Amino acid sequence: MKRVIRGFGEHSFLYVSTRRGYSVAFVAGVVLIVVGVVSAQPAATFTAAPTVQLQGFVSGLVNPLDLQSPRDGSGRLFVVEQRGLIRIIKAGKILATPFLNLSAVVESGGEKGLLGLAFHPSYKTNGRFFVNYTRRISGQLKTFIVEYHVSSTNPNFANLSSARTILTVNQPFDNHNGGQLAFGPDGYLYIGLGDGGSQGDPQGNAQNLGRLLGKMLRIDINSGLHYAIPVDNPFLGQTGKRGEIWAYGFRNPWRFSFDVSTNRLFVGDVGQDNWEEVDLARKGANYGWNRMEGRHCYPPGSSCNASGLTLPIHEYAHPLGDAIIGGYVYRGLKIPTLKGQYVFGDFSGGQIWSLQQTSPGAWQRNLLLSTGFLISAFGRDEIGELYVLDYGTGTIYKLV
Ligand SMILES: [Ca+2]
Repeated sequence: MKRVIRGFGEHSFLYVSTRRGYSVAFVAGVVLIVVGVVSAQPAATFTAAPTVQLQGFVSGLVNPLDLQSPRDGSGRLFVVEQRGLIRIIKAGKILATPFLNLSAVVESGGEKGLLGLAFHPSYKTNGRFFVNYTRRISGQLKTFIVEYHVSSTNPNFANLSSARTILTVNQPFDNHNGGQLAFGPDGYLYIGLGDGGSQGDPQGNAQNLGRLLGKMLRIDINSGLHYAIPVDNPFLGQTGKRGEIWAYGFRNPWRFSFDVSTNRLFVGDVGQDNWEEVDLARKGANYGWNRMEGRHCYPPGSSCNASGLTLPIHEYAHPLGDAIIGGYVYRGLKIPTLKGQYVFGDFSGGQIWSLQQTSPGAWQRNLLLSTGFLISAFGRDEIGELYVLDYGTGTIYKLV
């Protein structure tokens, strides 16, 4: 009955005991510990790679999957735990009581669980935030996008009864659920949905504009009963096509982010058996799955028509890694040589790389660190410094 299905977490979130063993001497309570220090790897004849180190930030989390800043000036960071909790990190410590506990409604395990968190751009004044989780109702697994508000009396607690369901999407299989949601510079909420799962996209969801699976959605959560569709969405009003779709042809866009400087949308789309890719997602564009995996026809060895498809800006082959973890363009202050480069990693490979645009259309990949972590996500704080989440040990490190 157990099928071999590839995707983020194929090794599944459960394989933590098999993680390669970098022994990381993290001492709880001591904030400044430099670990896993690996010098930059010279990148052939290209520009030298930035030198990056990791600094222990917090430990003691359970399967962390997302790290977000409310950008409210409080200096707090919020961590999503797969089992359904959002926890607050304040002054280097995890607060004992969760900000929000959805463990009673979330179905967790494998690629399921509480998967993403996004604060409203005006969170500081309106207290609104949004979560993405999987839940099973009457036997049907569904993705839920739900809004909550912070408590009116305590900024470290969410108001559980404020829940407002924005959107639900049926998930035909347990894997490839996407998980990220993020506000764009346009104020709209972007939601990444995987192809629905199994392997090879058997339902053809990613290329079907009548379905939300395998897409990047863009919705307006400030209007409508649940949401409204922005009038400039590419397929709005077209027969048989869903207006919510912003871009399509994704397999499992687990993590994506906007560069705060250029507004470009970087997507790490997890591959099937051979290729992991980074896409720059643009309005109405088709990123190929399941006609192509990366820059290659799918299934392997087949021929395909690539006309009309937008190819990735970068790809790498298995077994260098096997599940890309999208990150962020670095716009912080601590690592000047990394500025403007897109930092990303691989779940099971444990590498942290950067993509550097050397000329229009040309991208150089730099190896920053080989960590041995099970990297589930990157995070960005209010001033733009980056963090990496080790799913296996429940530890978060800061890039310095
Ligand atoms: Ca693609």
